[in-house]
Amino acid sequence: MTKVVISGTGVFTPPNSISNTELVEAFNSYVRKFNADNTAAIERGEVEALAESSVEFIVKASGIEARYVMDKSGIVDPEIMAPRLRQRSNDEPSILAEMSVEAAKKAMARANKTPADIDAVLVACSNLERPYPAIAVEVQDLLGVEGFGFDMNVACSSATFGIQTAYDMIRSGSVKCVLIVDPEICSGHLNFRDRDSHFIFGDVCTAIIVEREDTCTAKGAWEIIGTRLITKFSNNIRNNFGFLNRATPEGIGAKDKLFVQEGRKVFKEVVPMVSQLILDHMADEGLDPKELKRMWLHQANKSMNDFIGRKVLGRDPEPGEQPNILQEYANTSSAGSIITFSKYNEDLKEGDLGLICSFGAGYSAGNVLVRKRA
Ligand code: CO8
Repeated sequence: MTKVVISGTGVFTPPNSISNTELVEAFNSYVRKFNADNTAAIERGEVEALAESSVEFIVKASGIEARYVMDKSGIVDPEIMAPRLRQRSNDEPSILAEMSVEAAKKAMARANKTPADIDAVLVACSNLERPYPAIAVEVQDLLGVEGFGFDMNVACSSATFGIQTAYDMIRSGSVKCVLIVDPEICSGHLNFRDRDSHFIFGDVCTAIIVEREDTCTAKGAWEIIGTRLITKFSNNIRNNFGFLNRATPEGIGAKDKLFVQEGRKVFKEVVPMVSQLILDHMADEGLDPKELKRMWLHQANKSMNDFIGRKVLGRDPEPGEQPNILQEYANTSSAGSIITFSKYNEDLKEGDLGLICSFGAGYSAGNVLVRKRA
């Protein structure tokens, strides 16, 4: 069977960062104004007073300290509390395509690839800017790639599901080299007025080159040993935004048209699901978890990753065995495990075994077991 490698990754990081302090300040200004404007109704018991957010809670509950965003001014303005992005004409690149090209160029440089080497472009992410034409086809056009492209969405697991898709296409012989990009503007579908979740997400774009081993010229590429995907339906992470919203206009603008979750239930249900997925997958590949030199886990919550690490390794992970980036980037949905992989893989040695693992809405989870080449 054809061997397949990840030969390059790239990260486009937006220029604006928002600290927890800035975000909480905006949120609390909004809360104080809301409560002041509704004092009488609150006193009559007709309206519930809003509670303030806290920096200490955010760090303790999630490990998040800051997040990058495509627009900061709208998010931190208590009158707006949403990103404000310029309307682009159809003759300009769309914003998701623009971020994708930035990340793709870095991954292609890392993999020694030009657009002529790429046969397919997958845009794999949580939220697409439009239904059609596919963003992937636009990225393909902007880069000058021949072949084909398509979009796919499996929420937080989009990147790992994209890697399995590329791996399978390459092994079947239909393509030799695939570019996967994960443009995530999570701020566009986050309710910054919701105390439970306003701190969770950030924006970023990652890119991955997956190709046949015999075409790979990059040093330190990672051979894909095996992949495993799982999905299990749950309403605990949900977003009801969609093309049928205009058919039920009474629901337009309601809270469920943005990200909503039962965070505690997600935590409790996803940790065992993912730990078991990793252990079963490794057992089926004849690999012992003790052999893992590093896990690049989904970046949603630090304690969640600590639990998974302990379950898989049977002990507390050593520093560096499962690095986190969520303190700087927050949860960037499908891009999180790829940012971590991109930033923390070059120090490992030939023959070292690692695991990229994502999990999230669906529920969905995806494993990619990789071994370092020379
Ligand atoms: N400030 C102060 N206090 C707060 C705040 C706040 N901002 N928010 C809640 N509290 C209070 C609550 O009111 C509660 O108080 P009390 O105990 O008095 O009732 C207390 O803090 C505890 O609240 P929670 O139980 O909600 O807090 P948790 O400890 O569970 O932490 C987390 C909340 C951080 C959300 C945590 O549950 C978590 O991270 N869970 C896992 C979530 C997860 O992994 N989700 C995956 C989502 S990502 C995904 O699938 C991609 C979707 C597509 C992308 C969408 C982009 C927008």
